[in-house]
Amino acid sequence: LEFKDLDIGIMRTLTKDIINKENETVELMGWVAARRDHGKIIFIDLRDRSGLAQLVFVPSNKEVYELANKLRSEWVIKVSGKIAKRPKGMENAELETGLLEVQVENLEILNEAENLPIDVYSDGREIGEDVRMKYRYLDLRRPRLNSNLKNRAKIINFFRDFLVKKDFVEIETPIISKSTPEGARDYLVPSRLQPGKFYALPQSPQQYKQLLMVAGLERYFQIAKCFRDEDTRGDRQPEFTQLDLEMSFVKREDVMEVIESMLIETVKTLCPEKKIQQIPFPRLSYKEAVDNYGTDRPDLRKDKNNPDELAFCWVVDFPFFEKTENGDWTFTHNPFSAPIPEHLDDLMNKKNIGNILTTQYDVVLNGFEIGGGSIRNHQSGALVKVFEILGYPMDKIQANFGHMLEAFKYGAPPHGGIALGLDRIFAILFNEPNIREVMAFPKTGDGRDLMMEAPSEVDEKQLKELHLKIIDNK
Ligand code: AMO
Repeated sequence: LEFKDLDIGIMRTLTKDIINKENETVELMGWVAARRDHGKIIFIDLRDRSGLAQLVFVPSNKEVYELANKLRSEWVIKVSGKIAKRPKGMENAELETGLLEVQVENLEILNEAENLPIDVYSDGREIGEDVRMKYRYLDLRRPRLNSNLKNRAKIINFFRDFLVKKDFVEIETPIISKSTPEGARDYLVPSRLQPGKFYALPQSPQQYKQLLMVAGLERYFQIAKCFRDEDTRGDRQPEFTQLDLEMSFVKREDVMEVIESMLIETVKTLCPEKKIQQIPFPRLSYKEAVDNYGTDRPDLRKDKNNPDELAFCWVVDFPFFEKTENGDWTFTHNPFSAPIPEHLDDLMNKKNIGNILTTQYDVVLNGFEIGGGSIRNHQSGALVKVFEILGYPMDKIQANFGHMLEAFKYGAPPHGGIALGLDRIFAILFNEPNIREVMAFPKTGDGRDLMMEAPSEVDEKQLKELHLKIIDNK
């Protein structure tokens, strides 16, 4: 196989487009999806990114026919031939191109394939997940996963368009940054140039997006990768994607309105088979949710067996603080949130701490928390009070949050925002049981990438450069 001889792509037609090209001669490229031999005739289903087309090889075209005889599943080929109607009775109504076939005149084998370790045409649920993850690049050939990735991209594009039209600016924030207490455990990155110091991967862009408000951007969004060193579950991965946004000069209604209208328009436009149970989304206080449903993310679907039912709701008025096991105060959601305006005095005086409600709003879909946000404390005095209640000494507050406190001194506008957990939303919209099915390269329950074999050991030299020593504590 000589690459210099390949003349890829110049004349290429996609399989889906042959329906407009009856009697024309076209060139197609793709994979051998299936082969059937009927008497002397060889039928191949050719797969490309757009779908399938039937190729026909007849013995009279001897040289090509003999080459076709070698073809096996998943070989990569290039053919040219004439598009013709299939003979009566041979049509396939289930296929977009099912009335037509390609009478192949030339065949080139671009690459052979060994027998695949997993079936890529089944639904895939019958295959052990370890094998699927090890061969994820094959697993993703599966039509179900292939279309999950494409639909994911379509929805993300829709969100982008929607927000850009509303004057939001898409801004990337750093991935190697500073470790700060935000609720979950950080992934740490040792610094080569600053011995003994560490970056952390962001649990969310929370602080950067607030600093962008101080910078006067007013409306920010980002399709943001977030990293949290937590145990993995069906709706939780160590690395996941948020649609993150922040707005200046807003009340919580304004942020909720942007998100609610975006979600409704997305479902109506891209998932018309889905039915939103109630518009506007019902709102419950945390207390109502817990009293009536025993959870702060209630599943409000009337008919839980109907896969096309979408029951969104908002949960608001969460307690700001709760007691830990050892009796200290911790925050329930986000330390950067403001209390509801009626409770600002209590926060400033550190009174009735257990009763202070935060401006936090969570958006829930079919029993899953798909997003959350709040109006923030934009004055450093109030932010300091939160950290004091959390029991941080002043030097720790300065070391961890000094940059925020200082930034808020220079004209920080009132602001608030929200982040949606995109993987969770896609899993629900695509009727998938967990978020791994809607991510290209997810990790296993114990945080491994079985395909890349990560995490892995590193060279002694790399460790040395990073001023690290492994202490074997097995
Ligand atoms: P929060 O921590 O609530 O808020 O995260 C927002 C949303 O992200 C999703 N999510 C996850 N999805 C998959 N795997 C995970 N490990 C995971 N953790 C969270 C959830 C959740 O609702 N900075 C704030 C947002 C803000 O206040 O603006 C934040 O990150 O759907």
